[in-house]
Amino acid sequence: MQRTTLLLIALLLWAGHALAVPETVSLRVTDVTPRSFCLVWMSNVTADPGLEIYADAGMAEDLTDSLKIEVLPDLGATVADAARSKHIFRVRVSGLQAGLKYHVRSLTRDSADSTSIAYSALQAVTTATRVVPYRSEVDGSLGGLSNDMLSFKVYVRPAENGEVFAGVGDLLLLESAQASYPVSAFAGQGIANGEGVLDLNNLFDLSGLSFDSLGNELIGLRVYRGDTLSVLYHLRKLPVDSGRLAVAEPLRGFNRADLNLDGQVDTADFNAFKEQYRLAADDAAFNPDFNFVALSADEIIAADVIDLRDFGWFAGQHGKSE
Ligand SMILES: [Ca+2]
Repeated sequence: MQRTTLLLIALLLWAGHALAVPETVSLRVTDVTPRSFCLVWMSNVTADPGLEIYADAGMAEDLTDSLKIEVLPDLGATVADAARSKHIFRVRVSGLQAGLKYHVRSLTRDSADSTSIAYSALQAVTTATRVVPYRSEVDGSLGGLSNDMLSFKVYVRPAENGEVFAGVGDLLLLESAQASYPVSAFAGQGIANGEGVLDLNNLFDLSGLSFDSLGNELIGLRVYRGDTLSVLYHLRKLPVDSGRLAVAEPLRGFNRADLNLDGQVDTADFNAFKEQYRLAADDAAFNPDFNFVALSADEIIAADVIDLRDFGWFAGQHGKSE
């Protein structure tokens, strides 16, 4: 190879290295209340996260220094360490005004190189209007608006079993078409490792008032898994509210093959199944919802693959309806 060619290749590699900034993956605005909200995202490197918040889309009026900014707020040391090691970030800003539009971007500073900083695109956020602590019951009386808490088990790949942070520090997002923004929670916080607890009382409806869950609303659960930068998506329904501030689990369809929870097993479900076909238990995108026929009754093992066995079971359910 010519010396100039080698030199050009060397220059190219050097430029590529010098220009590399941390990635900003799956950035979302979450946990929006009348006074605060969070930004959540993942990166590919160990980093110090932050955010900048502006009153206007032109970024002329910087509000950042006048507001309270907290990195990984409300977490025990283990969960915070786990989230950091998985490069999963949650930054909260509080001291905001209700029902007001703000503009925000995330900041990801490479811990190994403080000059390497990535900014996300600017996001517009409107804070919730008002917390509604009471609701009128069916019988006309006034009751307390206390939705249940929702617990969800995150998928731990067989290869992760035994790792110090297995099932800890993964981030859960719960979203609904009836809520303006998702709520989030870290696995292992306030509950056993491998599970996350979401507080439905922090959901606000599309008009900016507290979300009042009646049960059976369709929800999406996203699990940020760090390391692989993958996000697992689980469609579920909310259980009927117990009115006792219980910790409940989200519901699947009438039949596990009803992947989109519309009450029938049909082509739409097959199309969802197809996306997962041939994924193995340790693949980043493997979603246990699709592993209909598990090799072990107790847990998913490395040899589990979404394959012909699962398809055979699914095909047997095709055409069934609620
Ligand atoms: Ca279906």
